[in-house]
Amino acid sequence: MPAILVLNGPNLNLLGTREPATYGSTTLADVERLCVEHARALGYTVDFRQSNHEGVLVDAIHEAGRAFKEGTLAGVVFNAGAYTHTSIALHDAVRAVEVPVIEVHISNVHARESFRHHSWLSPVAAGIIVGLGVEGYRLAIDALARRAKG
Ligand code: CA2
Repeated sequence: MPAILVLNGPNLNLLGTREPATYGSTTLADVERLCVEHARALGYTVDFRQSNHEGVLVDAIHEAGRAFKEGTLAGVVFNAGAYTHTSIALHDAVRAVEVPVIEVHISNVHARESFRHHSWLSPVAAGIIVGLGVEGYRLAIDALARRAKG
């Protein structure tokens, strides 16, 4: 069964434990379950990861590029957290690989502080889902599955 990589950036390990008004009360473990179950119904496995370290995320994107070329990966669902707004390294990594990356944000970053309005990932993403809560992960998996079917 082909896989989908669901990659989460800094502080998303805190999901559901603080700031419920912004991010809801779902934990990252709940998001993983939701992704695994939804992907399974569509015929995919999920490789679910979280890191607080930019280089680890860059490495994961490179790895995803290789797996996509080999035909074992359909794409990446990527919530890069605050690195979205700062990381040219992640922009370059996504640009360098051919794998489709769907950028996801739980909150509506455009309704928040102006420093969250710019994304280094959006110009290189295959699609963007913003402000729909953790449902955005499910929608991103749908988008990758449809894209893979052609
Ligand atoms: O809305 C999103 O999904 C974000 O990517 C979440 C990031 C934020 O920096 C982005 O601007 C938008 C924050 C990660 C989660 O941080 C938490 C902090 C405290 C409690 C729960 C989560």
